[in-house]
Amino acid sequence: MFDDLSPTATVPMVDAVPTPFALPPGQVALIVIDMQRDFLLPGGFGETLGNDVSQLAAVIPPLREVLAAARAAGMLIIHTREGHRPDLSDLPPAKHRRGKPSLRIGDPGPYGRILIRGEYGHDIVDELAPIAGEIVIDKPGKGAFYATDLQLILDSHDITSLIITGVTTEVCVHTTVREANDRGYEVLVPSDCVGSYFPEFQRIGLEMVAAQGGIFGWVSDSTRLITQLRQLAPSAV
Ligand code: C5J
Repeated sequence: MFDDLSPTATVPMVDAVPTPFALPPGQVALIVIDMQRDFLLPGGFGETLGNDVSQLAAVIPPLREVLAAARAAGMLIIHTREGHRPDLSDLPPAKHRRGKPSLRIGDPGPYGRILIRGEYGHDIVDELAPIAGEIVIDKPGKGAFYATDLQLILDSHDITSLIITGVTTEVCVHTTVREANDRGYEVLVPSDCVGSYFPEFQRIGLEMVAAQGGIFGWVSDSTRLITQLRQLAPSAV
C-alpha cells in the first residue's frame, strides 16, 4: 500500500498514500477534531443515539501517542469542540431539528446539556486534554473553518500543512479536510487517529481522501507519522 522512500535531511517525509507527505519544519499543525465526551463516553450522547462508542474509543491510544510526539516536536496543536451557546443563539433551526426528538442539542443528556459549551459532555476526554499553550476552538458547525478563527490562527503561524485527526471520520473530520483542501492546505489523515461509529464509513471515508491522486489529501497511520515527527523534535537535530 505504501511506497518506500528515503527521508531527506531537512524535510521529514511520512510514508503515505497516494505519495509521501512532507512535514516542513515549523509549517505543520496538528488538529484534533471533537474528541469530546458527548461523542466518546459510554452512556453519553453518542451511545444514546444507538451508536457503538467503542469504535471511537479505539482512536484514543494512537492519537495520544501522536499528540505526545507533536508536543515533543514543538508543533502548533489545535483542538476543536463542536457545540453551541447555552441560549442556542448560534444553533440554526435546521441543525436543531436533526436527530431524535427526545435527544436534541441543548436537551438534558447523560453528561449535561447535549453539545452545549461549558457542560461536562462538551469537553474533551481526559486522555487528550489540551495542555497550556494549545489552542481550543469552539465550532458551531461540522467544519473547523466555518464561523471560527482557525484560518487566521493558521495564517498567523505560517502553517501550510495539517495533520487532521479526531471524530467522526465522515462528518467533522471529512468536512474539515475538504475545507482545508479548498483553502490550499496539504492535509494528512492518520487512519487510526480518526474514527467513525460505522466501519464502512471509516473505510470509505479514508479511501475518499486519497482517491484520484489525493483529491482531498493523504492517508497514513500513527506509526508511520510518529517515526517522522521524531525527526522534527529538537533533540533529533
Ligand atoms: C457529528 C462530529 N458526527 N464531530 N460530529 O455530528 O463528527
